[in-house]
Amino acid sequence: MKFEIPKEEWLGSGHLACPGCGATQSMRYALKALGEKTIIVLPACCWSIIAGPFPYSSVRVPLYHSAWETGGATAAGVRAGLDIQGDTETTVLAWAGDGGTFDIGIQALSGAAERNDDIIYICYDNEAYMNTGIQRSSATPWGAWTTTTPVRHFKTRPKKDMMMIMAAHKIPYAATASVAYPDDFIAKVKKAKSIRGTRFIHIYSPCPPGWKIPSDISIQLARLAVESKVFPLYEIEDGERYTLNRIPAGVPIADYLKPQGRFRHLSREQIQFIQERVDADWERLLHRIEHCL
Ligand SMILES: Cc1ncc(C[n+]2csc(CCOP(=O)(O)OP(=O)(O)O)c2C)c(N)n1
Ligand code: SF4
Ligand SMILES: [Mg+2]
Repeated sequence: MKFEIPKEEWLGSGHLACPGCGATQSMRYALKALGEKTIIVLPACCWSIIAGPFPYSSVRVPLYHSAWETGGATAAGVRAGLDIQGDTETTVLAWAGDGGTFDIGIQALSGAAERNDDIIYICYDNEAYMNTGIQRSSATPWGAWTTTTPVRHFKTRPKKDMMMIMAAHKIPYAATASVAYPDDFIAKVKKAKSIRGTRFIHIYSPCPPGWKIPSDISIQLARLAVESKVFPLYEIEDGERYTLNRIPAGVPIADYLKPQGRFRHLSREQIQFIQERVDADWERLLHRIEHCL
């Protein structure tokens, strides 16, 4: 079946992102799926800059800047306000980085998810606090350089499994998506729009300056993340029904790490260690998926 990306553009060309920014392409696809009747709630992150300074805005829908830790709670409040006005058509989209989701925003998000507030929460994950100068987050993967995990003390804790945390809330819909697969990405955001309650989408979002990659390979790298099983594409419904959306080609992890300066210091043994972890995570995911068949 041929998939057509919607032609309407809700992101303007005058945004303030770096070239090759995955977060910007992600917003473009998300808004194509959601359309004009969307209100964005934006906790502090790179997108606070990308959106542009008041009175300018790079998005053609209303956008509310919130405190970094409050994405879930603010979105729930905007939803409640719309409900009082009888507006059931407008989608409330909380749009946060990995720091605003995995770390400081997790309490507000967990509260909204536990109440099953009627919001879509999208986390664009660039695996560090990029807006403030590339500090590590709990989404930063094992082995990565950041300014707070320098080469001689690179990160030695694994990335937090945010999808499992959201599944534990038994929300109606959670999914992973990637800028390298726009058809899958847009289909998932549209599906989320058709469901009521808390919907969570975790987006793999390359950041050229933070990952030390050339700006013209960010989409290629996003594809490698999926094909090497680092970032599988899947959905979880009601916290228990898993669907795998793409079978990865099984690209070696070394091919995924090599183009990224943030992993340049790793030895062959450390790369092998990462490969074993990725394989083990993949087996665990497969087990959950097979359990549902
Ligand atoms: C309570 C609080 N502490 C610190 C900050 C400064 N701050 C703004 S954005 C940000 C990092 C955001 O990281 P992330 O959510 O991953 O988004 P990214 O910048 O990577 O897009 C920080 C530390 C803040 N706004 N509020
Ligand atoms: S620092 Fe990274 S996430 Fe932020 S605007 Fe630049 S490319 Fe995008
Ligand atoms: Mg980030």
